[in-house]
Amino acid sequence: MYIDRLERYWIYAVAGTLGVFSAALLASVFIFGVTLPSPVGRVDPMQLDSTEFATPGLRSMGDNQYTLHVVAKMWQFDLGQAKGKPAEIHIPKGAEVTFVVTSKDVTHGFYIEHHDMNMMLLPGQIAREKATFKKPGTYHIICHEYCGSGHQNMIATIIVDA
Ligand SMILES: [Cu+2]
Repeated sequence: MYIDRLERYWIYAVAGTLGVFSAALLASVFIFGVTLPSPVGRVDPMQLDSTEFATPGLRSMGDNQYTLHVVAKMWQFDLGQAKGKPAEIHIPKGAEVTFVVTSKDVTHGFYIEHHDMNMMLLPGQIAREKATFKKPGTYHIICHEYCGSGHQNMIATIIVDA
């Protein structure tokens, strides 16, 4: 079979590119351990009252370590705040917070300003991630997955005290 010289070069170039990409993919999985995020647990979104999400809020877990359970629902984050009060928590400077979050209804987002925190919240799945707040200030938790007509108001606040 005759293959033109230029065409042959292109075949080599494409095969070489695929080879490099495949090697990078295999190296990232088997050498660097990169995996897709997976849910850390499952929960029935209709039965949250009988789970660890029955009483959302901040719990002290020891030396400046906290767990914050959050339930996302149209269109607010429930951090355990009293009815009619803003979704807001105070933590001391340097606090390490483990966020344990789920959604009660539709897909929501969980993004924290100025932090490496970006989770997708799917009803029925638990998302868990840690963040340390070294600088005092106000940090917003923002829903960045469009979730309906009140989406733009879906925001909560973490205040790191000095
Ligand atoms: Cu939302």
